[in-house]
Amino acid sequence: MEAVATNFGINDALKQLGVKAINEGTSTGSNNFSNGPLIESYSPVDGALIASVKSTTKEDYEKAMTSATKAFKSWRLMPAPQRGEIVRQFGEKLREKKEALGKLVSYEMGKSYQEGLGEVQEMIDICDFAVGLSRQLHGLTMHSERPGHRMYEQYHPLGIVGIISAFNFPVAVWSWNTALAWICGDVCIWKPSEKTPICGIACQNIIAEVLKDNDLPEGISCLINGDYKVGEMMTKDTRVPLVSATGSTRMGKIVAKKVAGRLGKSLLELGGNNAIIVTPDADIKMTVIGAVFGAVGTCGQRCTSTRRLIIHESIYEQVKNAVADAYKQLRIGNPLDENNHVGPLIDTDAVEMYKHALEKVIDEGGKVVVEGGVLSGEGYESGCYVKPAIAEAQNDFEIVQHETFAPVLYLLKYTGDVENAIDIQNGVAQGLSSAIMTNNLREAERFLSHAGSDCGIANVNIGTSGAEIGGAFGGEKETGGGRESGSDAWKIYMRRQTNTINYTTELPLAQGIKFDL
Ligand code: UN1
Repeated sequence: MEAVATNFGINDALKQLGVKAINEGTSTGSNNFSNGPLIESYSPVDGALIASVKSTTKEDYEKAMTSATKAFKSWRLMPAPQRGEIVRQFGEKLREKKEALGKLVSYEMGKSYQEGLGEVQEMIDICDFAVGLSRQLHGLTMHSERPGHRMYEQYHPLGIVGIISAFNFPVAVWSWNTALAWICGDVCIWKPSEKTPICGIACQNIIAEVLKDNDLPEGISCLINGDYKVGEMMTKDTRVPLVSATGSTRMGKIVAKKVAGRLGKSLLELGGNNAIIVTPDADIKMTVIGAVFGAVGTCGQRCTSTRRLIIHESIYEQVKNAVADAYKQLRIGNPLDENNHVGPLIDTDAVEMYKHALEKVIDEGGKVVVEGGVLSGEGYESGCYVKPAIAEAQNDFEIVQHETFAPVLYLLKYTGDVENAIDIQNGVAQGLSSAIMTNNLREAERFLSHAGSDCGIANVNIGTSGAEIGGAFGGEKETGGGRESGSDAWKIYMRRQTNTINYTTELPLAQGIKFDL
C-alpha cells in the first residue's frame, strides 16, 4: 500500500473522486446497487490493490432497473435544452475534477497521465457537443401528397440505454454514450470493464453530485459491476431497447446475437486492425510521429492503435530505419511520471498475448526490426511493462490478420501504385481506422474515394488514433458498424416517429385509394 501513498498523489485523487481506498472499506459509489462478491482492482502501474467494488447480483440488477425505469418517466418529460443544462453542469464538474480523474485513469488503466487527461478532455468535449445538440434534435418536414395535410418526423427518447465499456477508455466511452443519451431523454445503465471498476465508481459519483444538486433522480445514471454475466443481464432484457457495447469482436458477436434475438438495437464499436499507408510522397518526419504515437500510445491498447505500416518499396528502408530510431527514444515506465512515454499493459494476460504475437510473427516467417520483451526489475514489479516491438511481416500472416491489443507494429511492403497499398489496407476483417501519409493529391483522393479505404475513419497526413469527438466514431466489417459521439450519432439513442396531420374536413386516402361509405 505504500506504493499507492507515494504514487504521484493517487490517494488525494481518490479522495477528490469520493472513492474509498482499500484500507477504508469497500467502495460502492452512488446509485450502485451492487451487493455481490468483491471485484478487486489492482493497478498495472505498481501492482497495488487500489480498491474493491461489489459486483451486481440478479436482485441488484432488478433494483437498478426499477430505479432507471422510474427515472425515465420524469426525465423524458424535461425539455431537451433543460437536459442539456444538466449535461453542461456535468461538463463543468469534469473540468473541476480533470486532474484527479485523469490520474485515476492513468493509475487504474496504465495509460500515460497526458493520455488520461486527454481522455477526460474527450468527456468534456462531448458534454459541450451534447449541450448544443440538445437544441438541435431535429426531424424533417415533408410535403404530403394529400391537400390540407402536413407530414413531419420527430425523435422521441428511447428509454433505458445499456452501456458495456472496455478497460482501455474506462471513462470517455461511457460519456460519449451518456452525454448524448441524456440530452435525448434516455436514462443509462453502465457496466464498466471489470478491469477498471474504480473509474466507474468515480464517474458515477461525479454525475450523482450533479443530479443531486438539481433534485433529479439518480436512476438517470445507474452503475452495475461485474463480468460478461452481468452484461448478459442487459443484452437479454427487453426493457433495454439499446445496448451500446465497446470491446473485442468476439464479445460483440455475442452481444449482437443476443440483442438481435429479441429485436433490440445494438451499437457496436469493436476491434480494429488499423494501417497507415506511407507513399513515396510522404513527409517522413510526420510519418514517424503519427506511426509511433499510433503504435505505442496507450501501450497499443486503443482500438484505433496503428498495427500495420504499409510502406512503398522505394522508401521502405528509410521509413523502417526512421521509425526504429524513434523507438530508441521511448521511455517505458510509471505512466504518472511525465518523463515516460509508455506505461504498462493492463494485466499479465495481456502480456501473454503480446508474447504470443511476437513468437507467432517469427514462426510465420516475419523478421524482428525492434526487439520486444517483458521488463523486470525496479519500477516494473507489476510484470505488465513490455517493450514496444516492430516486425517485418506479410499481410496474410494469421497474426497480422488478428488484433493483438499490445504495442506490436507490423511493417508491410507494397510495390507499384497506391491501389496496391489500399488493397492491403482493406485486406483484413476489421474496418475501424486507416490513414495515408502523402503530399500527392491524387493518392490522397484515391484513398478517400469509394474505391479507397473501407474503414469508418480514413485520415490524410494524420495517424489512425486520436479522433476528435465531433465526427461519428466507429467502423465497418468486424468493427461492428456502429457510430458513437459526434455528427448524427445521436439518432440511435432516439426513436423516430413519422406524423401526418389532416387539417381538413375530408378524409382522403393516400395513393388515391377510393373507399366510399
Ligand atoms: C477506443 O480505443 O475505444 O480515436 C477509443 C481515439 C480516441 C478514442 C479511442 N479518441 O484514439
